[in-house]
Amino acid sequence: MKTNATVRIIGAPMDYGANRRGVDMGPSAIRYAGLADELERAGVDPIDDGDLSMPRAEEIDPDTDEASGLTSTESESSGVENAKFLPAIEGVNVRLAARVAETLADGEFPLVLGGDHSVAIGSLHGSARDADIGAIWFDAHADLNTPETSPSGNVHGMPLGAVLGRGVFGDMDWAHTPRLQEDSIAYVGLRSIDERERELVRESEMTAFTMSDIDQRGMTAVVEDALEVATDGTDGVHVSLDLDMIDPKAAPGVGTPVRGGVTYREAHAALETVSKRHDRDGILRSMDVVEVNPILDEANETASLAAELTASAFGKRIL
Ligand code: HAR
Ligand code: MN
Ligand code: MN
Ligand code: MN
Repeated sequence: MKTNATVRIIGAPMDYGANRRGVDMGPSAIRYAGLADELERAGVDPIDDGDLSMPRAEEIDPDTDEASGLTSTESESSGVENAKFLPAIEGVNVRLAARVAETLADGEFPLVLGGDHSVAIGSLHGSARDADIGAIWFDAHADLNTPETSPSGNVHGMPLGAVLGRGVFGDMDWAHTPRLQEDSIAYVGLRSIDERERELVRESEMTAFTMSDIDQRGMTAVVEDALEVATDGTDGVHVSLDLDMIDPKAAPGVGTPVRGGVTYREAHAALETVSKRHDRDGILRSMDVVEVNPILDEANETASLAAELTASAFGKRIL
């Protein structure tokens, strides 16, 4: 981040896309861990927008989906029966996308705090409203399912499927984001991919850096390559940081932990590499930090790591 740039923190405490409650408390936990202070130490000027308002999952009637007014019959006929809470997720993401786009139009940097990874549908859509963007997807998972391929029906496993216009997401066709092209997306940290999803990733034009690539080449080289993918022919980069990229030993507070993840230091190296490229070329455009689950965390350790990594992305250095 160019120093003095204003970072607008937008809380998106949505857990409708995950299979367990708890990630709705992610924004609070990351703030409590000292995000604003960390950002100030990194030389940026944070402004906190607070959280987007939304009903708790228990308040949404699963039969009528009151959040959208759709009846279950309509939901089924629109083909979303294998995408739980889809109308409610759509409702939140429409508002989130607008907030992100307005923030950029005001010359500020949108930093979205999830919430489960389905909030990336809104942050990506907002970021790509007035620009061609690339994306770096830091994650153990590929999140490329559609309602047709998902083994779980959980939309946090589908955000890239939605924004790339794949599959049938009911009425959520708007989520297809033409100013984000597949060949401008790079995954970093993959190690848990569903059987049908594997084919989707292989056949896609996305670039996938798995844990094996990180083992063999080191995190810095991998992220430098990921940045080449995401900056080539684009106006800026969205960084989507799913905390389950990191090994559960260092980041236990996530809904879907997968062993064999990146270490604490590798995670910092990843975000520092983004920051160094940004210092040179001003490439960083928007970011989300998702899947922190304080219920499963140990003494807010994962939320603290989320705050630290965000500061690393914005230029915090050891010396
Ligand atoms: N691939 C699995 C599914 O679709 C689980 C993926 C979701 N987990 C996440 N997203 N935390 O990265 O259900
Ligand atoms: Mn994810
Ligand atoms: Mn994940
Ligand atoms: Mn291209």
